[in-house]
Amino acid sequence: MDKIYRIIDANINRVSEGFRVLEDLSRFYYEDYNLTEKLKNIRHKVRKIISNMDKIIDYRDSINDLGLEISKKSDLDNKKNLNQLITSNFKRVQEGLRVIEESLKIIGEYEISKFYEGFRYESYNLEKIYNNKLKNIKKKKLIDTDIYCITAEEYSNGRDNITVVKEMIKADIKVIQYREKNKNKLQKYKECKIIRKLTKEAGVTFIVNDDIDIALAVEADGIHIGQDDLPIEEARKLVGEKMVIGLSTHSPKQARDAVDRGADYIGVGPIFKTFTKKDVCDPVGLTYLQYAVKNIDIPHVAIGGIKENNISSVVKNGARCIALVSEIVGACDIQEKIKRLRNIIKENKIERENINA
Ligand code: TZP
Ligand code: MG
Repeated sequence: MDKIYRIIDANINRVSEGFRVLEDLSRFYYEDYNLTEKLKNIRHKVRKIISNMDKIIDYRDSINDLGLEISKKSDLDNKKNLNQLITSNFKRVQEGLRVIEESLKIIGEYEISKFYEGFRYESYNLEKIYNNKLKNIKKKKLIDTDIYCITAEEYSNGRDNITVVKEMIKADIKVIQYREKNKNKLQKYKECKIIRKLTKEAGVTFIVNDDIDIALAVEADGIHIGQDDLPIEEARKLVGEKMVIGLSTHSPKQARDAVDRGADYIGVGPIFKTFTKKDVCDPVGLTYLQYAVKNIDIPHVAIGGIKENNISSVVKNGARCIALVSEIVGACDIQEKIKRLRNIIKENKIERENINA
């Protein structure tokens, strides 16, 4: 029976070390206060509950542990990325907790074993929280860009959407939204299918406006919906956690609501008067943009009436990502237009950062 104590000792160490790896990644890499606190608490509890069973350490014999020799010969523990590192440490923790739980039962410590069963369940939940965090980081990266492009064939100077998208990709645009109000479902689906292929090959994020079914059918990266579309919660049920959901907002209240209900980013606008969107509300101006920049924790995309001649004010007021529809799709030379817009954004970002420094 004494050797059971050796098993418990080894697994307390295994579990605490696993939690420590997860905790330090959360603390120093992801800088997540809540998650770090939760991991720290459980790590302490795992050690503390057993600490009055002082017999345990007497049975430690690491030098003669045959596991060390087996581990030296194997590269199963070689983790190639953070995802693998996190998954394997959760597995290590869960397996270790199960071993402790079963071992405690064998030596007649049934009540204490129940605590370890509880920790194991807690760790399943923490793994889910951690995974959601990783998914959110991935999703944030998908829309982390300077110019967000949107299609609109009727303003595209006689070009079709596919031609325009190709130009956008050549200009090194990283996010493209398909928005088309004058075509039927089948026409839109066919165009989205082609655009999905083009964007995938180019590593460009592809978002579909309005049509969740088309987004799912072509495996887009995200959908963009408005205030009068399906509620976010329902849209989320349809598209799952992996897909980005963007929501158009026009006021601070709508922005806060979007965050609470799980939007991944918000459209902020219309900043200026626009004729591109038919059922649009009055311009919200730069004040709402300033509010969103300061108070909203998810990415924003400034939109509405933004042109080469007013984009500098949008950047100066804090916009990180800017959507221009007619100004880009209607340009004679789309690539040149994007180049000029990028230069203005860059210059004004530098100015903004100098002022804020
Ligand atoms: N949502 C708010 S304003 C707008 C949309 C889709 C249209 C913006 O188009 P433009 O041509 O950049 O003013
Ligand atoms: Mg809509």
